Amino acid sequence: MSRTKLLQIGSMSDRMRDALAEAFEIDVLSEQSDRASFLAERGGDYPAIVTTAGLPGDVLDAAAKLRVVSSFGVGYDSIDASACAARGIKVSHTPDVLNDEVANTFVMLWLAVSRDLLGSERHARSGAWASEGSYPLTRSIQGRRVGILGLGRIGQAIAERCKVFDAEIHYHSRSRKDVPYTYHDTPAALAEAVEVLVAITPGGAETEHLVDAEVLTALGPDGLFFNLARGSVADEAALIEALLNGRIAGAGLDVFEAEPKIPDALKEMENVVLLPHVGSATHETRAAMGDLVVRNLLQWQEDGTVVTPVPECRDL
Ligand code: 8YV
Repeated sequence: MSRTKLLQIGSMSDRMRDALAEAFEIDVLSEQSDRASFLAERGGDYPAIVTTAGLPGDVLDAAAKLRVVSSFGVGYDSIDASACAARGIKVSHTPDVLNDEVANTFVMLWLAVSRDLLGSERHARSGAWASEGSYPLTRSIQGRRVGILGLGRIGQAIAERCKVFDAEIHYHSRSRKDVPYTYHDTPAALAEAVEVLVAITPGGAETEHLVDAEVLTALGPDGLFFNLARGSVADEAALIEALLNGRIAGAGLDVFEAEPKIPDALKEMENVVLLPHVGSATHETRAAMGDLVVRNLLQWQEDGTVVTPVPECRDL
């Protein structure tokens, strides 16, 4: 069988590359010395794209023969899935396989912020324990009111974990779900009702700045905010302002508006724990995500369908 031409955008693990090499002839976009001429001359040759870094507009514009885009990650806000669907291009992503990992990352951040993991670790390591005495008391995560903004697959996995800590669970989502948690009509009403607010919505225009100054003020001076969704979901300037002025107590952030840049103001704060977008970043989960990217492409090659299409492409 002749191999299908596949254009790779972003980086790919050896495991993914090895699994695709038999069925696909892979060219890597970032290895082309002149991107514009490459796309003009050869961009139209590829029926398939594999991407760990979205689908740039210039690639889509040049991709006359494109039929399938297999994307690494559950979020696909850097792909114009509606434009792809309109052209009959199937887009797949990697839902479910990362739910547990991202939910675990939330627990890690919540404990780190509430129990001041980094400050107390420094206290132990620096010798301050011996010279200055015990570390100040911190706040328990037990029995809190937790608000989940976006009760999708990962949001539900977060809720399951919160139960272990006897949390009272509240949520806001595009639609009310059949779950034993308290629904609120707006993000501000949710924030008002809870002590811990977690953003875990999809990214993109619909959720841009869902967490704004009003929501943060409603969360209140004892409130903690966590973002494991996309940087765009929170108004970062409003978040910095709320943290600086004590309108919320602290935050745990895995995502930022201009990744990989993090505002200096956040880096200087003691009541904030920052992560470099590592919600799903374990060997095990990234391997499972990669395997699903591969399965989508192999199945497409076999019968023209993909295993996990994004919602916009489910009817193609
Ligand atoms: C990855 C993510 O960091 O799945 C997502 O949407 O944000 C993360 O799991 C990202 O996909 C890396 O490309």
